[in-house]
Amino acid sequence: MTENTAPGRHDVIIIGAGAAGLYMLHTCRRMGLDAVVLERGDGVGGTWYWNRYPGARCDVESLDYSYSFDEDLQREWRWAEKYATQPEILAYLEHVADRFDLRRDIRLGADVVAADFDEADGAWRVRTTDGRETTATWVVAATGVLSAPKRTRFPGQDDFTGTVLNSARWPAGGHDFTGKRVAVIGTGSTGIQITPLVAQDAAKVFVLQRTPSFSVPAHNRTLTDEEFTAAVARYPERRRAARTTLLGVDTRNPDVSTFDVSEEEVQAAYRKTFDYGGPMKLLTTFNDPIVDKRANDVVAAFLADRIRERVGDPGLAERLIPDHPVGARRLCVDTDYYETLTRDNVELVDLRETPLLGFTPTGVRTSAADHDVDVIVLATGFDAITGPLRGIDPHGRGGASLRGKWDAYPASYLGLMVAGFPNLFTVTGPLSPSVNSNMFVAIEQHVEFIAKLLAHAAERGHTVIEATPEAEERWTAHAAEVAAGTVFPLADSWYNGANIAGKAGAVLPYLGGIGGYQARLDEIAADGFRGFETAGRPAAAPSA
Ligand code: NA7
Repeated sequence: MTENTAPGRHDVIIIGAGAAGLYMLHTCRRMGLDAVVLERGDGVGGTWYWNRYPGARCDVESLDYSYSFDEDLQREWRWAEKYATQPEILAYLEHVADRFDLRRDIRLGADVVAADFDEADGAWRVRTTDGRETTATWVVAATGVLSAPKRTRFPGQDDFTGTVLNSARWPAGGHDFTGKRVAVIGTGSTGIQITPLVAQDAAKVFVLQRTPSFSVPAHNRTLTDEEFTAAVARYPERRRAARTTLLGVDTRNPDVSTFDVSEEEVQAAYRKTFDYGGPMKLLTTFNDPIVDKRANDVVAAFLADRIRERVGDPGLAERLIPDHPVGARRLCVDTDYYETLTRDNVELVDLRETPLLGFTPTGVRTSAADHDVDVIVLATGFDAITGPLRGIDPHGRGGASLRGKWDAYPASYLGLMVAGFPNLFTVTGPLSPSVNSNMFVAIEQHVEFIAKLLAHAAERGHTVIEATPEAEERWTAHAAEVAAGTVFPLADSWYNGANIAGKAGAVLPYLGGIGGYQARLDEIAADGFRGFETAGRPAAAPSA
């Protein structure tokens, strides 16, 4: 407890012990704040704790997908491969928890179910499933962006006598697929990662595809000592550069249009970034596919040809080629996905041709056939970005519900605060770069900005911070305007809430890029944290 804090009350409650929560806790400690982390899992790691399915890997290179805040940490953690596996990322986050002695302020198994702002007291009361109430002046929702699995119930699901596995709630001990018949539902990033691994052991795999994804090969490989040493030597430079780029990784910001060079040069440039592997370089080969549909058609055609090449069978290839713009749905990264679909024990079931009707006691039923299986894998996605907080449904001023507000529209100021919800910060909340960037950079940006904002209030002896409605409105309109100038609205996706029935349609990540967003944060901070109001206790409504 610090000197401004009443007895029995923390300065800060952090919800979630994933990458964001761990860094927030460390930052609070450095500021002398008394913080407690409430984590529903039985271990730290957040997204990387839960998503233990076979093949789970990050699609951002390991040398970028890590914290930059501690020079020794980044020098000592030796990433094994170009793309880190889930166990390696989890081990890294566990190492961070130990190295900075974070665990003593983390309550595991503490599943937050409610959070209410007490206006008279200027404090949040947060309840967990065990009935405990925890109080703090500030709440930081470090609840993740892909942590609320979509609640999918298929007709007949309860009658299925086999095993149903959800990718986001995978059993800690894994699952042995040897000799089993398996149906994988979902062909987003998760299904594309799971299928090749399951197909190696299973007797038969049915891949149930409703919407095909674009996917590029990872070309994953071991990181050599030489590469690692060279990368570590220039880590500070690499990290600085990442904060100025679109996607928060050390790639250059593209300045050439698809239409500035010859068709041969376009193909050669795409071939080069495709052969390098992964999405980041490919998406920044030219500066226009995300903002110009004609330029997007060029990269879409390029990737369609790669699918044809990889699959061989023209009929199968056509069913795998998406008809949405590249990047408007997540561009996936795979290791042998298309090749796996050509195996004798794998069968693509196109649900657009033969819709999925439900489960039977022994498998899945489409309009054309029953497929008997032992295991059904649900890789059906998430209520992304706003889902985790919609689940908790914090109540702010006047008892207003955040879920109610976001059901109308996911408004936010900078993805950091929501007007009417004082002292509640959202790390990588809606309308911030979040999933459209390297999440570690997005997280560090937010945690560091929140820390500055808390220090700014403390300097004034203030204990209430709130985004003004005007600032929120302007930012929300700006984010929508940026999104409207891109191809993102041209496809239904979890980016724009279309995968969840009844969710407000809005492009949830801010598409102005990490660099542009950082410049905004710096400018707003320099301008006295414009758009944020601070006040003393008891909380006064912002004058806005
Ligand atoms: P995604 O990308 O949302 O993919 C979910 C997949 O599941 C997608 O192919 C969906 O098809 C399919 N799905 C969802 N519900 C159904 C039903 N009811 N019937 C048939 N198919 C269904 O989630 P992921 O977990 O793969 O990836 C999320 C992010 O995590 C990823 O982008 C990375 O950033 C990490 P649909 O598209 O709805 O037709």
